[in-house]
Amino acid sequence: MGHDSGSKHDIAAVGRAFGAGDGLVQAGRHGSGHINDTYLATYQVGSGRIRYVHQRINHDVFKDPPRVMENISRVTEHQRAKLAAEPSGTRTALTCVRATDGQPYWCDPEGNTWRTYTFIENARSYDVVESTGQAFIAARAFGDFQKMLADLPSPRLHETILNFHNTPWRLERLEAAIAADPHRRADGCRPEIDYALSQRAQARRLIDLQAAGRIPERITHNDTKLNNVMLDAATGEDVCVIDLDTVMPGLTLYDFGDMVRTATMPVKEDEQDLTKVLMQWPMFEALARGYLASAGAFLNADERANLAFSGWLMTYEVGVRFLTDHLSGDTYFRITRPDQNLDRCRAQFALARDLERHLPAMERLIAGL
Ligand code: ADP
Ligand code: GN1
Ligand code: MG
Repeated sequence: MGHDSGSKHDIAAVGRAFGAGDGLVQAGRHGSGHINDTYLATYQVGSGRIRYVHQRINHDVFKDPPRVMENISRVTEHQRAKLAAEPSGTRTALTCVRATDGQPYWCDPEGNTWRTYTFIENARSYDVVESTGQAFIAARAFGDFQKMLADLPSPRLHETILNFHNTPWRLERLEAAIAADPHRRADGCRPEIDYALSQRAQARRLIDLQAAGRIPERITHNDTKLNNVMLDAATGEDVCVIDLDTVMPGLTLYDFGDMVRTATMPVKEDEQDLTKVLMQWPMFEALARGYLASAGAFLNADERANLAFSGWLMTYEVGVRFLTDHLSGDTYFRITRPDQNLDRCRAQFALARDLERHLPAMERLIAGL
C-alpha cells in the first residue's frame, strides 16, 4: 500500500537509525501532505530538546527512494552553498540528517525507506492563503528556488516520477480508468468526466511549445503548492522551500501554475460548496508580481506569455489526477473520508472554469508587469 496510516511505525527505531539517540520524548503525525507519512519527533539530548521530521517515503509513488534522496542531497547542498555565499534573511535549505551508516535514508525491516530532516522551528506552512503578502512571498521564494538551481552542476537530476506533468498522458490515464471503472464510480461523475475530456486540445499546449523548442527545460520544483513553503511565524518571510521529492527537470510554468492553483483559491482543496470556489484576483496579482520579482530576469517571452495559462493547466491537470484516483479506488492521494478525491476534483474543475473566464484579463495584467 502507498499509505500506511493505519499501521504503527516504530519511530524510536527510526530515530536511533538516524543517530537521534534513545531519548524519544514524543512523536506524532504531522502536516497535511497527501503522499508521504510525516512524523514530528522530539528527543531529549542532555539537558536540551531537539526536534526532527521523520518521513516514510511513499514507495508506490516514488519507485526508487535512494534516487530521490540523491537528488535532494545535491539540491540542498547546492542551495546551502549559495546561501552561505550570499545570506538572505532567514532563508535556509532543508537539512537532511544522515543515517548512522552515512546514507541520507534508512530502510526499516518492513521494507520502508525513511529520511530525516531537522525540524524548521518558528515557521509554518499554510493550506489556504491568508493575505496578498503571503502570496507574493511564496511566489518570490519558488522563483528564487528555480534561480538558485539554474547552475546546478551536471549530471541531470533523476526524473523521480516519469511523465509527472505530462498533461496529455494524465488524460490517457484518466481514459484508461474510465474504461476499466473497477469500482463502478464513473456514472457518479459524468459532468467531471465530460469536462476533463472536452479540454484535450488545451492540455497539449505547454508540451507542444516545449517540443517546438520555444519553452526550455529547467530545474523546477514541480509541487509548488502553498503549503510546500515554510514562512517565518513572526515575520511571515519565507524560511524554506520544502517537499523536494519532485525537484527535477521541468518547465517553470508548472511551478507558477501550481501556485495559482493553490494560492488564489479562497477555500480548502476539497471544498464541497463550489459557490465559494473562485479565483481571488488580488492573490493572482501578488503571485505574478512575486514570481516576476525573482524569476522575471530569466524567463523567455513564451514562458512569460503562458504564465496565466499555466494556472488553468495545472488546476485542470490536478483535477484530472484526482478524478483518475477516485475512479481507481483512491490508491494514490491520501484520503480521510469517502469521495474526497471526487470533491477535490470538483473544486479544481470549478477553479479551472473560473480561471478560464479570467484568462484574458490575467494575460493583460502580466503583459503590463
Ligand atoms: P508530502 O509530500 O506528503 O506533502 P511534505 O514534505 O510536504 O510531505 O511534508 C508534509 C508537511 O510536514 C509539510 O506541509 C510541513 O508542514 C511539514 N514539514 C515537512 N518538513 C518539515 C521540516 N523540515 N520542518 C518543519 N515542518 C516540516
Ligand atoms: C501532492 O505531496 P503533496 O501533498 O505536497 C502531489 C502533487 C499534487 C498535490 C495536490 C508527488 O502533493 O503533485 O499537486 O498533492 N504530489 C505528488 O494537492 O504526486
Ligand atoms: Mg507537501
